[in-house]
Amino acid sequence: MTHPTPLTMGQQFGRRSWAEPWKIKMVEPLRMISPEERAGALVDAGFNTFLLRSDDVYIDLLTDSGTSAMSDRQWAGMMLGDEAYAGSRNFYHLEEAVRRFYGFRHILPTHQGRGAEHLISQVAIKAGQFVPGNMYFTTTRLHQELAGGHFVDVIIDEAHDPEHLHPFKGNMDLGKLAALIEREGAAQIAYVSLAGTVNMAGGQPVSMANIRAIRELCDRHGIRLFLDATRLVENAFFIQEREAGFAERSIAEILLEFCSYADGAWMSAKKDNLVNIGGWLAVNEDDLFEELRNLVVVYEGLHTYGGLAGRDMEALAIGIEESVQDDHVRSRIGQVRYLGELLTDWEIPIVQPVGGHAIFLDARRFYAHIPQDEFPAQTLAAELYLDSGIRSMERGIASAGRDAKTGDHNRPKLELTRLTIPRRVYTQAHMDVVAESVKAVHDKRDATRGLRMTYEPKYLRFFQARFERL
Ligand code: P71
Repeated sequence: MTHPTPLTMGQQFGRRSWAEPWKIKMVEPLRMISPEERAGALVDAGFNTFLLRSDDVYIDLLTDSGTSAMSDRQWAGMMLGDEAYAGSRNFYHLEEAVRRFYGFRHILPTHQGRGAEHLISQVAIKAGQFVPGNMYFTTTRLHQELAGGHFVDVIIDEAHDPEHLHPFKGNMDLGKLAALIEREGAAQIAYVSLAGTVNMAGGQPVSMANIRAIRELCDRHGIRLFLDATRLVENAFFIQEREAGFAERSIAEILLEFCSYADGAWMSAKKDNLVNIGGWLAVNEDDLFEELRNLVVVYEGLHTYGGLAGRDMEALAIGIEESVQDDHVRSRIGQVRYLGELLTDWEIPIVQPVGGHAIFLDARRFYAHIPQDEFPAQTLAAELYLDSGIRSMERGIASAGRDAKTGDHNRPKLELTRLTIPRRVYTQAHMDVVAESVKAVHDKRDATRGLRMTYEPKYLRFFQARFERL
């Protein structure tokens, strides 16, 4: 049987090539500032990479969110914006694209992912209910808690071990989920919240077998299953690569089957879907949709634009179709792996296996001498910036916030610094620069000291917290 989409030239001959299925038509200059200027900029930013000006950043690996390059087709689509307040033509294109590639019946646009998380949490969670999920995500959990829910992590234990080579480290532990349902009763479970390629675990996938089993368990208890579809296309790639029976099926087919087991999904379209802004919420049930469609006008906008311009919705509709092409996903994840292989060869501690959207440096092992309360992952992000102007993101104790009851820090097992690769933006040479900088910072790790937090905001503290060197 032939492969669903043509392989790259290198792959046709059994070589290791993941070359991009596009060439570059427009470029944006990068800016480089001196080491002294970087040192000043870092102090001004309180050692928090979120507070740097992007003009002071050389290679920006803060996030893959909204940072992708759009295609010529998407830019052409931007010129076809129908900026009507109601019933924009572009909304119907978006609706059609989500239905075709994700398979859900009812679609609402939102300004971005957290807009959709807010709506679904407010409508589907009753105060005091539990929301089991495969590892927390910052905004997802916050919206669940603001709606009165209690998030419960039911991901498999292997996900918390950065060295474990489980092929589907994003899987839910059915035993943990069943035990929660048993203990609290099905009526106390708002819904099951399942994310594709789990961000905080290192971009780790969920298997098709796992979602099928979760669906069965939910059916037995009459519980809804909703997906965080943010990086579900990348999840489909891993199923194609690793799960028996899927090697000959296209990413689009796998995506559609995966979604068929869910009752709905929320989406930050700024990732997989290749746009700079946008999100959507999709559900199958009519009654639920009616409530959501009513609430969207309060917080986002009319249900045919939900906070987006017509042109944004057109770019998104086109981006959805481009995002599920096998050659695109293969080269996107190929680039992430290229960086991962360089770092692995140089014995830099990273989360294994390498996930879909980023390399996660294991700051706990990187800075074994810095205690977690002195923010090793935040320290590593600061050191990388000082070395070469590369911007990364802390995903450790600062991101995890505080326990709502005790007020103490949440202390996650994973203390990571994320090098997140935007889609279709940087080249292999940029990846080499990044790898060399990580190595330079690693070489002088023993002389590096940790940080103290000097300002702590109440919500999602990592965004605006400030630090100083100990
Ligand atoms: C990422 C982001 C953006 C972000 C969000 C919070 C802190 C730092 C950076 C956003 C996600 C996501 C998942 C799995 C929902 C959202 C929210 N990720 N689910 O990784 O990864 O979407 O940003 O469009 O509101 O840098 P939104």
